[in-house]
Amino acid sequence: MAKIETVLSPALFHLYEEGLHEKNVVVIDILRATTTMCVAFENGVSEMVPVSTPEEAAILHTKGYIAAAERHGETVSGFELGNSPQDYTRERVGNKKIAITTTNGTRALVMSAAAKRVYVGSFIHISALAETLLKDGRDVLLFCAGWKDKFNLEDTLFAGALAQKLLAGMTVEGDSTLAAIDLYQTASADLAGYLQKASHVGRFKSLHVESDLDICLRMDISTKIPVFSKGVINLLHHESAHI
Ligand code: 3SL
Repeated sequence: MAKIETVLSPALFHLYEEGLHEKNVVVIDILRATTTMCVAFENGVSEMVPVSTPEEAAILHTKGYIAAAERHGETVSGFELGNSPQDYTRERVGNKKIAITTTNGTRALVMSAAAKRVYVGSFIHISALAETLLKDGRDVLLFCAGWKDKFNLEDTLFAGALAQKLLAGMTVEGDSTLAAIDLYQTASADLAGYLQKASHVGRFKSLHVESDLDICLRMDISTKIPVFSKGVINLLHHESAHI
């Protein structure tokens, strides 16, 4: 039976790298990078390129990409888009290509590149994602992007929610997944209420972007599955119909 493991912070990622090329990785940055990417694909973006620095995004801008850059929760000055899912509307991103850099999420994607397949995780497509991973049947690594190498609640909650669904056909390997499931079960009746104590929700409050929280916690409003492969995020059926 395939196994589910959970990396609670990028600082721990090296402990899980053995056999990575045979595993599926789900990169999780619920607030907000991976949710925003899923919203962008739901709204018709044609491709997204996650890059490490604003400078790289700016270079891709000269090649026809919309450049998006976030640091410390704020849009980097001079960039057309930041990292709020509310900005990735069909009008702004439909049929466009976007180069994006964020504090933690794009870094975790780039770190995962050696995996068999890298999925972009979010509550907005959690059931479709779980179904795809179960059908694929390979071991899964749930990779929480955290905040600057530190643990965070929201990514761990999502790892627990997804792991709980994957238990339909997989087994848990390691205590981090068990802890994530327990956390999700504690919080599931009121995720937004539970997350009021999360450090990143505190940052949202000081940046006046609290309304992003509800969007990032919406469940199953999309069935589109973005995957990161060869430097580009695309929808799964674009990359390969074979899983
Ligand atoms: O860390 C990241 O990649 C971002 O998602 C952080 S923020 O939500 O844009 O502040």
